[in-house]
Amino acid sequence: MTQADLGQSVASNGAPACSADVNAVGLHAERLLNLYPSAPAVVSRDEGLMLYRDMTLGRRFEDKCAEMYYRGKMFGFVHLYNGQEAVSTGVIKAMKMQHDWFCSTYRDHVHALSCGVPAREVMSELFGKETGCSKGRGGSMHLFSKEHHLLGGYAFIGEGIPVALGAAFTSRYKRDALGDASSDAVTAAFFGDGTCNIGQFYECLNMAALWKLPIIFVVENNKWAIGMDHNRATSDPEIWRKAAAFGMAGEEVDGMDVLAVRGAAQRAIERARAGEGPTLLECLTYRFRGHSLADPDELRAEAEKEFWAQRDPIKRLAAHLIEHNLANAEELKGIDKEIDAVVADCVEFALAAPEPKPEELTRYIWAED
Ligand SMILES: Cc1ncc(C[n+]2csc(CCOP(=O)(O)OP(=O)(O)O)c2C)c(N)n1
Ligand SMILES: [Mg+2]
Repeated sequence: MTQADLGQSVASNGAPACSADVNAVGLHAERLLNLYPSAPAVVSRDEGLMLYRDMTLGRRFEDKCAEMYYRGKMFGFVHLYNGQEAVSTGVIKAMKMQHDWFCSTYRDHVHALSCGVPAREVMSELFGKETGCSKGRGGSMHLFSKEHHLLGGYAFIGEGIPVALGAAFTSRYKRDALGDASSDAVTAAFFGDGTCNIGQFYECLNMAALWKLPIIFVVENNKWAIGMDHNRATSDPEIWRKAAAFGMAGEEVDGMDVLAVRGAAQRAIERARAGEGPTLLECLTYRFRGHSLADPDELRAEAEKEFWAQRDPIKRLAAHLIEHNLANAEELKGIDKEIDAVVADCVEFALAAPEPKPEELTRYIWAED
């Protein structure tokens, strides 16, 4: 498999070139093309394959979700993450599993998988089964796992940011006030561009900077908030610049390049663990599907979709691994096959799993001993 096979050519900065007219695809695309990685991405074979595996799991799991949704196996709104995988994988896989903390939104399936929540538990939750990570009571928008330090998916936008802030405060409080020197956990809060226009975002940035909390505010700027173009909705479309108003570190990164995201995340994690406080990390990305599976996605221009499709983060990593002789096409196909087996297994498991018992409908509203 070569880059040509992958439908990509390469620009002078190593990023895939694009045949689409940038004027036709707008500012969001233009910002991405003007971005240069601050340091060349270096990845080992093992790390590269681990990242490839995680992104592939996210993509294929969600393709299966779409199929299951249209076959009537899921209820309510289901928001897919196709196209944004480099953000979840790039940030979460740079963090310490079952030590650091993660907080998501309603677009949460792939974050949960990257955190290590088993595919069986995620698919079961989407089917409303007792074996789901939220015992079937949450569904698509409310994935939660204490074991994997996933603090939840949240249907209200911005709702998770203060929760993440609380986790970051806990980490700092344990170390500074309770004298636990081992308490150096960092929290990653994921949310979208549209969410950066609401109050909780600003209040939390203020507190995080004031108390130098170990938190990374990860903005997944996919240009759209349902049908609202980011550039029409915010005073300064460059969200990362808002960090300066709070005296905190801010960085923008190509959110279609998992290695660039990983590098930026590593810098932010290092600052946070060293007690230097929060980072506002803006990842320029794009969702390949509609806002939710109920959205026919008729609003966005074809040229825009085409521009971003050419920057598919999974194909891009595959091309990088092959080009640097870290893997060959056969190996990557082998991983794809393994992932397909995991996805098939989780569907089978979830279909056969029991529903919650009607008499236990209100169970888990309150904590149990
Ligand atoms: C408090 C609140 N207001 C409004 C909504 C309705 N709503 C659902 S998704 C959404 C857009 C969010 O866009 P963005 O933050 O960019 O996230 P994306 O869907 O692009 O991942 C809005 C306004 C909501 N869920 N919560
Ligand atoms: Mg958005």
